[in-house]
Amino acid sequence: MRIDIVSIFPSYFDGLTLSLLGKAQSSGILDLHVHDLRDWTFDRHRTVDDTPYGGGAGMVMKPEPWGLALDELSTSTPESRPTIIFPSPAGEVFSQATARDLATREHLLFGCGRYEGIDERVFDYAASLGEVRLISLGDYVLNGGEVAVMAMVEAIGRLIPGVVGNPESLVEESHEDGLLEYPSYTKPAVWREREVPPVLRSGDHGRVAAWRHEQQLERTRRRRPDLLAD
Ligand code: 6GU
Repeated sequence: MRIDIVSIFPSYFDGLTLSLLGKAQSSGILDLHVHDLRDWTFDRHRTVDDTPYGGGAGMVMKPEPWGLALDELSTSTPESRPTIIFPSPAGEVFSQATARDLATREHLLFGCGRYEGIDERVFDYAASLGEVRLISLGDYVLNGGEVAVMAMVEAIGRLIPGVVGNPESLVEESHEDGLLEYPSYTKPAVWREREVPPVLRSGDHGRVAAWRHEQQLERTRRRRPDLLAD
């Protein structure tokens, strides 16, 4: 998979060279490119924003640098059109299902907005180059799309075959089966007067599986009843 990220703060993404996604890049499974939007500006101050038509607080990202960035990066995979993702608190809410869908794509292009947002015409133009998705992390406001894209790239990247060493570890996690995951314990069996549930030390795999499933249901009922309603 190829991933392009466009941002005015490219160093936010330095962390993506670490750990599993770093390894996926060295092994060639993931082809990640981070770009500075200002590389598509030509004035002395490398301007990416301007005042809003109609007035109001804050600045709006100018369309011209975005147009040039999208033109250049959308043709980096000549055999397929990119899926173009704009992180936005006004978008559809990101979920494990979204991550699974996006993990099947050949080319993802993320455009990180700042200030009050990007000139609306950019989204319409982007739709002429690929499928456009506006995606939110949840119902709260961040200063820009960078942190949201970090989260999305990590959630998507770990679903690409070969990125997570043991694929079995993917299926038993929270949200994969619509439930929260069961609690985990390791040695010692007693720690600060707290005991590991004896069933986990019984060696009875059937009883362990039944207990874990009951724990999943119980936790989900208590912490996330909305998931059971679905
Ligand atoms: Cl994707 N962007 C911004 N700026 N704020 C958010 C968000 C995204 N998701 C939740 N809050």
